[in-house]
Amino acid sequence: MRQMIIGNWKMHGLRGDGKELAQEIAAAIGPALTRRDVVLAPPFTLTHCLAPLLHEHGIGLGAQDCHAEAEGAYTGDISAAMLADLGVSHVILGHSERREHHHETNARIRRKAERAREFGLCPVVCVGESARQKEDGHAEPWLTEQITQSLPADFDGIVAYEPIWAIGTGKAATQEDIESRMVFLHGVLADHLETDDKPTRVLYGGSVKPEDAASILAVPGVGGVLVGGASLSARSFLGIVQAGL
Ligand code: G2H
Repeated sequence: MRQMIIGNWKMHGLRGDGKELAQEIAAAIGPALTRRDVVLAPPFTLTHCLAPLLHEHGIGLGAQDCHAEAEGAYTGDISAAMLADLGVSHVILGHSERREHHHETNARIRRKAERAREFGLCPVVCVGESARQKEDGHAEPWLTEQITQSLPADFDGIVAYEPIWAIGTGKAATQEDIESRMVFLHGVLADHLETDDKPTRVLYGGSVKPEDAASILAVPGVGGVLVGGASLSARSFLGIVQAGL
């Protein structure tokens, strides 16, 4: 299975610097795209202006959220149809920052994943345990609950395993931690999903940097990485995209 590298810009970038960053990445990414899939997920405000450039270079255009309903009186929200209309291919759902700051529940994330598919977008659903849950030995039941409740049984998309304790801390999970979680998550997915003829791509996310990307991407079961901070510099993002190739 081809690995995927997604750059999640979070709430960073105005039109000038966002375009410059995307141009720098697009100009140098060519050869890596024969081996890996790459998606950039800028903030909504940059979607329209980056779409032509990313499409021209074979880079996927991602979004960081969508609404659970197809349309309606939801002031300030963005629907999956609106994203599809702008040429978006992937949408990150249930990131821990949205689960925390926007009180997103598994049930709501599941509805968002269904809307995304309805409008032809590939959902990238994030799951992950907190430091406390890890220490208390509660990570596995928590992850099982997140997977079984956030993903419809006919889910056709991507899962991102992002341990909360590794997000933005500069300290990624160890290869051993990632490997054991991948075995566990693939097992839960195989039990839960009806679509078990096609294995689900599971990404790792949490402080991925160019220097540890090759070792993370070499872990069995890792279908790619979801990159936050390091995707805001062309040099470090390209270092991750090309790691180990
Ligand atoms: C996890 C990740 C991208 P960072 O949130 O989704 O961010 O690489 O900054 O930890």
